[in-house]
Amino acid sequence: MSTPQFIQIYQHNAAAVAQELVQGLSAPHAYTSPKYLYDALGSRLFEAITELPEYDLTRTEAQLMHLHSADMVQHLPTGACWIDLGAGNCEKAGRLLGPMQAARYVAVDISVDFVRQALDTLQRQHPDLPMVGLGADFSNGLDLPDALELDPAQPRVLFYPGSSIGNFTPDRALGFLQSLHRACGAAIGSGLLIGVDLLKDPDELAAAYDDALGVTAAFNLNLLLHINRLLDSDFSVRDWHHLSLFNAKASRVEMHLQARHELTVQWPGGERQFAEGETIHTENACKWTVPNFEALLHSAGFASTRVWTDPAQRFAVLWAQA
Ligand code: AVI
Repeated sequence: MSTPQFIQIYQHNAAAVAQELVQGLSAPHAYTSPKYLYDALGSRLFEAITELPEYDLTRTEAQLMHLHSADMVQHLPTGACWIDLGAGNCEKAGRLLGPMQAARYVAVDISVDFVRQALDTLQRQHPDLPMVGLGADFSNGLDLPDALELDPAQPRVLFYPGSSIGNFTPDRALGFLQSLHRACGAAIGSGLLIGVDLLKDPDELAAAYDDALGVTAAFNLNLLLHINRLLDSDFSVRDWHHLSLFNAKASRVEMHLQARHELTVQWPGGERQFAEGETIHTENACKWTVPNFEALLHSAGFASTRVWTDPAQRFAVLWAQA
């Protein structure tokens, strides 16, 4: 039986994180990177979001992967190295490794600690499949380290489900997809298997990001507690309220935190005043059409695409061959 190997590349740099946060909070329209939504509690709240009746994105994607797995086997390479971006509990890729006859599995997340337990469990289900947990921050592009000792002759399947690509602006999505295209390497048959949430009725989108139970509100507000720990700031959650809106021009849902009244937030060496109603922009979730997303993949260097969607065209899974 193989045992998973673990490689931690990303090192937390407290000063750089604080500087990035201060820069965003001090901007005329304050903003923060969506990656700060995911501390331990934020990650759990996101998992709860995926079970909400209003948020069917994760369920629709899982159904598509399940329904079309036989067709996917026809299009994706067998004997490939699967590289799972943002692997977390490794469940989504775990369901595909057997049917797709993967030859190696690399689970990438910001910290190997997030994938350690999942990989140990997965290894018991696939005793002979070589597995690696890679702790890397790929939010600014994927750069696979030499330590992975990838075989240049082995095809690679980059796996990026969950429509996380929607959390990039189109410009940054293009740069990110270009880095994924480079990471596919030169072996014939390599490509990207990606899940993308599609543009749909604005009222449905608004509800998906502002659910009746208030889980998404808690997910958004929890960011303030995370920032307090990272920056030693004094945000009070009760001073803020969750706001989500559909920006039709940019084809995206935006999440903001809105000040309930005039207030000042302080951190070591600085402060920011907020007027009543002023916001911090915390996330974009871009919604694509299939033709627009295929065009983006082609601009990023991918040659051909195969698309699987549900009858109502709510979500798309695309295989983009490098
Ligand atoms: C992780 N990401 C794809 C989710 C989304 O739908 O943009 C994050 C999320 N934000 C609010 N609800 C879910």
